[in-house]
Amino acid sequence: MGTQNCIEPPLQVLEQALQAGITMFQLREKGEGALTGKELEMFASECQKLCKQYEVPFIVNDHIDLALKIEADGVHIGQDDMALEKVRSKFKGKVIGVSVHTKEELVQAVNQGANYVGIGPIYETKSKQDAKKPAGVAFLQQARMLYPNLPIVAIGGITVHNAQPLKKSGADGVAIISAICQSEDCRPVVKSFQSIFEA
Ligand code: 3NM
Repeated sequence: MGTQNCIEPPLQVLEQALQAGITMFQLREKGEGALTGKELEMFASECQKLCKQYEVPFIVNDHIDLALKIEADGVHIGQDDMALEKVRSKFKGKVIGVSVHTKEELVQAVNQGANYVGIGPIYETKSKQDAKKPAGVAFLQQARMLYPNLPIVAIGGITVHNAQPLKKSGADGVAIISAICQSEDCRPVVKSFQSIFEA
């Protein structure tokens, strides 16, 4: 999430999500009204502090220099960002996640040592301005068949009502913005996702 996604105070949302049991947090500060510069760094540090308290990895989307500066646990990059090999040279031993949308992108990410891949958008999403067309579960299933042990996270328009098929299709987990950030109290939402994936 980013501050721009939240209807409640962002640090409150993050803390409640951590209390409820999220297993990873990715700071994705993007789009209209997004924090920048010193403000972003201060917010990132607050998020990082909370994640440390709950022993949950703290990942930064896109802002590679910021991730390096505050010693985040890793970064998440898209296809238009810095090449994975170059990012790896800066983040040895840390988590690098990559968004992939095609088999070619997937194979390349794996060959270059991505620690996990994000596959989406599975469903229609309002949270990403340049999102591709919803892809459903077909590519997710294909990715799982190709790489039985690769950590795969499904993303895009996922709610507690449509997450079940994703587990069946091979996702290890789900990456969520709206369903968590647009709820008044995200704790029951996080718990519901958890019960789907732990079942
Ligand atoms: N990446 P929500 S879809 C950040 O397809 C992001 O790579 C996507 O937000 C991709 O849970 C997406 O509100 C938005 O749909 C996810």
